[in-house]
Amino acid sequence: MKLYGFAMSNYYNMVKHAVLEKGIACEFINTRSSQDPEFLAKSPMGKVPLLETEHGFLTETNVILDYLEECYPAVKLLPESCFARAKVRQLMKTQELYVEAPSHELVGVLFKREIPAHVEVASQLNARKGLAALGRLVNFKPWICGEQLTTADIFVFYSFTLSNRLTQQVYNWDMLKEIPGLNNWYQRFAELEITQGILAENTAAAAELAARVG
Ligand SMILES: N[C@@H](CCC(=O)N[C@@H](CS)C(=O)NCC(=O)O)C(=O)O
Repeated sequence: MKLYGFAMSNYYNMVKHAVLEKGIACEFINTRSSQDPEFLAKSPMGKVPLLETEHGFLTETNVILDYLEECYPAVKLLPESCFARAKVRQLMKTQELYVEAPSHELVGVLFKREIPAHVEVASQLNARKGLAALGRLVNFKPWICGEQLTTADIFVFYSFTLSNRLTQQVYNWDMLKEIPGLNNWYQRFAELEITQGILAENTAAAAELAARVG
């Protein structure tokens, strides 16, 4: 198995974490997203993460996470019951659509691009609404969906590594303080050995980008 992506990519890091958590033999290949026809043949939107399996290529983080769970069930990242699994996916989808997506509108700030005023306003309004929704789903007992560490922990954690960096830079707004227990959970997940390795590479890549952009 080969996983393509780069250390600044929150989505790549989600899949990388799941692969490492499951102990799957996998080669991690530093790759940028691309619109080259050769890359588009493997990743239809030209995005990463891109997973190469013995059967072919897969994209879309939640699809890849489900594939890994079905093919490598020895270490489980989803609960047993169908309903509990659906709750994990509901939480991930809520983060993706209503917290990650509006915050992602600010990504230009990493490249010192001006964020239009209307985007700045709408992004924060929408992210606030999404955070309130997230707050209605989490339980931190001690993980985000209960006693078991699941793909929801992985997804939400790496989503915040980027989105919270963006909102702090643009609004000086720490989203982790918006939901009681969220910051403690974030720190707990950050202490995992696998997370530490991924975060070290992510932080180095962010510093390298900041130095390059000036
Ligand atoms: N919906 C995709 C999002 C992946 C994504 O946006 N990846 C970024 C890197 S973090 C990318 O490849 N961006 C390049 C582009 O949008 O063309 C997923 O779930 O995997």
